[in-house]
Amino acid sequence: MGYVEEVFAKVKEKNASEPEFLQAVEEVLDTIRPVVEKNEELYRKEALLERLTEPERQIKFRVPWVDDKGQVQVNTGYRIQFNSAIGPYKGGLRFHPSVYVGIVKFLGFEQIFKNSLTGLPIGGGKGGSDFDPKGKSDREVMAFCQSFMTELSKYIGQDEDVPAGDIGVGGREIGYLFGQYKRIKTSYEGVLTGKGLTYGGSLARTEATGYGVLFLTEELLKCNGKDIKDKTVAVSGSGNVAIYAIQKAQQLGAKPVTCSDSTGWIYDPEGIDVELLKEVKEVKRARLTEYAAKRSSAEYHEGKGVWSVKADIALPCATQNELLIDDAKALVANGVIAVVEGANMPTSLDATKYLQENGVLFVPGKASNAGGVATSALEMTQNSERLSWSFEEVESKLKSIMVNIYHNIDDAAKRYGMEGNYVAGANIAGFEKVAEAMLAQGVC
Ligand code: NDP
Ligand code: 2IT
Repeated sequence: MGYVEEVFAKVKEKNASEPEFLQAVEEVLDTIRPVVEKNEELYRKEALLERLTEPERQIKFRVPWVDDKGQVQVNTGYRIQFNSAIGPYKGGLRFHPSVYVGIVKFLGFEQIFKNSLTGLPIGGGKGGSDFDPKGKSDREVMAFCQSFMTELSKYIGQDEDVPAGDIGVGGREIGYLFGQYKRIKTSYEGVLTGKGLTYGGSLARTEATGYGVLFLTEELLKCNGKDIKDKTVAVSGSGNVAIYAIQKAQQLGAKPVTCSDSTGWIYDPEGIDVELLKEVKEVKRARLTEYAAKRSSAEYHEGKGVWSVKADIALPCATQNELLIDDAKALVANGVIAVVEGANMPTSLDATKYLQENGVLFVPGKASNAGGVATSALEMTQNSERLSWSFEEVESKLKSIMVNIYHNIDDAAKRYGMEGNYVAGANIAGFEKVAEAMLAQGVC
């Protein structure tokens, strides 16, 4: 048995009840095989892949809080500090009822390679809770965040581990978390990113993930002899990533016609009205039915369905495993040119393979959604400098980072004879830097 197979068999046995983590590991190990085979003896002796797939530290804690009726509620909190070879742990916090250790581990594992691809000095980590912010009052969200941070504050710091947002964690939650950290530690430091602009946040961090997806998509199409202008775009999700992906797509002359949330989806052939979408989702925190009620060109449908719409470009920006094999078939049948992931692991392994085999340009989230964490690292730099940069400066750095990521993953795929396989390119380019740093630092 080859070293890759040997390690994957062990990882499967050890993490049998964590399918999302196994999916993420399988995709990475499978595609870095040519690099591993070139260095098999050394990597095996150093147990490099065993170390790479075992988090440095996993923290799980109780989060008790009091709801508006005076009832005590109890949630579970997690922080997984996966790999610090190239920098302090960095990665978001997800608040969603589906969160359990397997979700946090898959996200933390992906984050190692994503953060490496940004070219900035950040290691991989992720955290969150099974807390559901939906329908909670601001006071309940604050009570939860304060309790969550009371425990988490023991394990994080600006040079140690720097969390940020993810699903269910936006500006409001980061504010409450930051306030509680400061209170407990008596330290005003850049311990979280995605902060508000009045207390150390970076301009363009809110927009960064979605904008980054589009900067990469623009370069991808350009380098494949195509133009983003006038392309029809199908987007899923209607949160932070989806909203700013839609906005930048419009700025680049494309036409996004869909968005979705966990209950339904919108088809708006005139193009999504991004200001209305922001009002419904960011301000009112309401359902997409409110968008449809205010926009005569929009159709609202219950359930899932954005991938059934005819589009040139598909941007899955909601959650993991939301684009499955039948969706991939529908997209190909409708002539899709490119699928670029805004979410983390939204496309299943078989759907990815189908898209690649049918000539669709496919870019995995760890490359295409890296603009969010990259801009978080720029926020860390600004906090260390005690300075803040203009929107234009941050956006222009973000654009260069995304263009570089595209060329790095494209080159890595070419170096190993897999031109156009951006999944392999992203995993290889991300892995090479982390592997070298781990080997240089000895057994740790
Ligand atoms: P938000 O919470 O802002 O938005 C999430 C969106 O996805 C909402 O529209 C939500 O609908 C929908 N959604 C979430 N879970 C499900 C589900 N199980 N089924 C159907 N729809 C769902 O999160 P973000 O936009 O920040 O994150 C979206 C994706 O992007 C995630 O995969 C995240 O990991 C990834 N990502 C985020 C980055 C960031 O900077 N924020 C950076 C890189 C990646 P509803 O409101 O109804 O739940
Ligand atoms: O998945 C991700 O990259 C994020 N949720 C952003 C992490 C960060 O630290 O900005």
